[in-house]
Amino acid sequence: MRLLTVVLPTYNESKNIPILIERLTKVLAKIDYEILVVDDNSPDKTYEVVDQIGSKNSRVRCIRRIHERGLSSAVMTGMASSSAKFYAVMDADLQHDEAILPGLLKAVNEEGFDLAVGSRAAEDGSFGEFSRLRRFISWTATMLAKMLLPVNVKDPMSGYFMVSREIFQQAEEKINPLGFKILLEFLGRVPGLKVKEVGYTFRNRVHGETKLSGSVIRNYIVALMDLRFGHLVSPIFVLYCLVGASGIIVYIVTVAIGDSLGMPLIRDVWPAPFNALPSSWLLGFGLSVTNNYVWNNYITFHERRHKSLALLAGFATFFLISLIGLLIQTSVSYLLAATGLFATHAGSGINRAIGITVAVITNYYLNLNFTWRKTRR
Ligand SMILES: Nc1nc2c(ncn2[C@@H]2O[C@H](COP(=O)(O)OP(=O)(O)O)[C@@H](O)[C@H]2O)c(=O)[nH]1
Ligand SMILES: [Mg+2]
Repeated sequence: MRLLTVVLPTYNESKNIPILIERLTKVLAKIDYEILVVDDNSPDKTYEVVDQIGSKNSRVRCIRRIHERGLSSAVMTGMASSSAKFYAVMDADLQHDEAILPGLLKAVNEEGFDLAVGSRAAEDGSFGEFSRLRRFISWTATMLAKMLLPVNVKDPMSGYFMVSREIFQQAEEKINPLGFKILLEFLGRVPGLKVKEVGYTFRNRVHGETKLSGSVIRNYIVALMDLRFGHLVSPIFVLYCLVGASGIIVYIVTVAIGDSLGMPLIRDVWPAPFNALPSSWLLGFGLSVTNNYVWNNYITFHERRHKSLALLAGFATFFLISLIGLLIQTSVSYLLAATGLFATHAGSGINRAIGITVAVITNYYLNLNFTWRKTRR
């Protein structure tokens, strides 16, 4: 059985990968290793560069994935297709210092640790010339991870680590492959891991560019919520509720401003009994629905978001469903009031709260199945 497989996920790293393979060849010279690149069909044809090297060097192998995309799932694919005793995971962009690989191996192979992390925050480690913004994002993400998960690791956001095949097999079925931070998945899903951190200095990227983006941050938060609360409630539903709460604030503020400006009732325009409604309510409803649509489209249902013209059709559906929700909410509150179960007034706190809860849940499923219906790609 081979001792070590170095899994290198790549997306547009054609310039970096030959340099990294050369460096790894030097550092690992005394070890029985294999280099396994998992490339997601990079437009810059990273896979061709690797195949070229592999044709002369039997330690180098490439998996080219056509129908899948994503960092964590690429790492899982790499691990699953090798039967080495240990797996190393590192970025292919030369930001991770290969010099500590023997130290990581020693930790899991000789010192009895389950997992070894290349750490920027441990002794001898440093974030190098991380920009202020990246430092802030990384700091926030680390704080969130520490708050939500029982991890006692100084650099849980690291993408550089080594783990045994045994631990991988324990984690394999539990891991959410949609995330960007695969180390967190290991730390969060396998309880009681013995972890060692080995410091290194993070280097700047020279070739290619980072894939960190708004959607990566969104996916990170979803993955973290899934790790912590996934067994109780879907993170997507939580985001949906948070967006709904922001809509309530938009509504309240709009109505307050509208009323203070003396916006009139909608007399003459609408038939009774609606003509007694203040027009600020209507404006508040419209703005809060718009607010909710935009946030839900870009954050909650990010993977299924509408673009360009489809945005309008999506909005129309969402608006209609919001009206249905309003109807459900008021009907439930009135029905409850009629039964007199909790209170005899529809506007009382408890009747209202139940009405809202029922409407939120039915609307969530309606939106999931209509506004943001899963389409085949
Ligand atoms: N296979 C695969 N690799 C990816 C994907 N996204 C990023 N990578 C690789 O993962 C590593 C880390 O990505 P990078 O963009 O440098 O993230 P950063 O270090 O946080 O800026 C690099 O080797 C990337 O080429 C992906 O969707 N699929
Ligand atoms: Mg990088």
